[in-house]
Amino acid sequence: MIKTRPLSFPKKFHWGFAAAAAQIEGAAFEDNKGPSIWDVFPTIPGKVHNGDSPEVACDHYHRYKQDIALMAKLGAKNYRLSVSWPRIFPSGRGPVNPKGIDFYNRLIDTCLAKGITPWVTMFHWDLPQALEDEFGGWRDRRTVDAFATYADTIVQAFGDRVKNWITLNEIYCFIHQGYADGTKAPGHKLPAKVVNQAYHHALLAHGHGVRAVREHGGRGARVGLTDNCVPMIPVTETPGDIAASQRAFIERNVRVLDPIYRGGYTATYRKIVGKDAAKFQKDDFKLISLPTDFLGLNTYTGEFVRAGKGGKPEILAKPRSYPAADATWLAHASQAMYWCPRHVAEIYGVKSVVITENGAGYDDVPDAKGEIMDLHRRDYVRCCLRELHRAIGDGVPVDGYFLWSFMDNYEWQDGYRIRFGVVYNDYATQKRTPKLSAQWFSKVMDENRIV
Ligand code: PNW
Repeated sequence: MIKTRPLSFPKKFHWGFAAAAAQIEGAAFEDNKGPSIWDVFPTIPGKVHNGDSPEVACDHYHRYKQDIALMAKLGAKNYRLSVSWPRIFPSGRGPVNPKGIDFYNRLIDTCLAKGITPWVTMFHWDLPQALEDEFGGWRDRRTVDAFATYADTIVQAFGDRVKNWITLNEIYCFIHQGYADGTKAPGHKLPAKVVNQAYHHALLAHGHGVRAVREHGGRGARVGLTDNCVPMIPVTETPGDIAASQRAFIERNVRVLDPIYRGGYTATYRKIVGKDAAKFQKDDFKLISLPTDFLGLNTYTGEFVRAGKGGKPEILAKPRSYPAADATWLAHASQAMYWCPRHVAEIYGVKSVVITENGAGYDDVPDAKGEIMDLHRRDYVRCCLRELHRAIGDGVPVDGYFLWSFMDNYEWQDGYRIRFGVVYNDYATQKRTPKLSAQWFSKVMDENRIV
């Protein structure tokens, strides 16, 4: 007899959706919110597709009640949201904006009333423009001081109800792409030494986020970083290629994971970064390497590695027709979802991994009946979940999965062209329509298994 074995997840597995303030809220200049670097970046010609700005986005600032209601209807028990720093401190520091605090109080209370646990990211890229203007943003240590105050403020304000905190979202993206290749705000192309110093400041901010939660988070508060370390997938699952993939993983992600999990700039860091290494002060690594409760991974794609001469890792180029999403960086390498959690557990001893983002971006178009048959997104996410299930089965400690994203939103330099939502957003009317993938994912969450 042929029988389907259920691909079930552990009992207390956390399923949910993820989003970020600047990508959905809109109301960019309302209720005293200060401008963020992402309000300014689209005004620089050629930086953002179509010059799209996050000024209105999904107008979630005004529609949060219906959005959270829809999220609850789809069965989500967890929601990863972010707080907009310039809504709380319009100039990055100085006086607090009470209207900003009010908004997140309303949002958090709405989530809780609907049985949804909020997971709050302190910083998801929307740096107050004032800090860029005054200090040069993350290039300057004074931005770290401002972040420390901001972190203290929001943990004190929301910590009675928020028990799951994420310090920063993807240091690589907002530092490397913001200051080295210039593809994201603030859009600079600076020398490696400056960039590595900016990395160091981001690491310090992470440390302050952890410290703030420990000092003010109250009982049961948990905190972690969300990283998008580059997953390294062994071409064959044999000891040689696996070892090569581990080595490649350490080397590629050395700027973030070594200081946090190995307590300093290791020999590997110094070898790779060389004379451009960041300057640090005596106690910096005490803060940076404070123990955390979980590591958030944003896993979308990965690199394939094989062992070359003497076991040396060789990262393989992907052929032109390797399958990918419309977001062209997103090659469909679902095995990343097995290997990335496994590598961080095996290499750095991470005891709890939470997938804080996974998904795929396409240019969805409603059909004649108004339905959105996003079989491509559903299939890719399903493949990723199978790999995650396999990882858990092999003993990798994975405790949650957040789908990026709840609804279509402002996709940074790709503007509104690329859609990552499982709920379609018609930007002209702000009408939300669940896609096929939303209905499917709703069942996954409900049955706690891959359906
Ligand atoms: C993440 N990569 O960014 C961000 O956290 C989200 O805000 C964003 O909307 C989402 O993924 C989709 O892009 C990434 O090149 C950007 O590997 C680029 C990469 C990974 C994540």
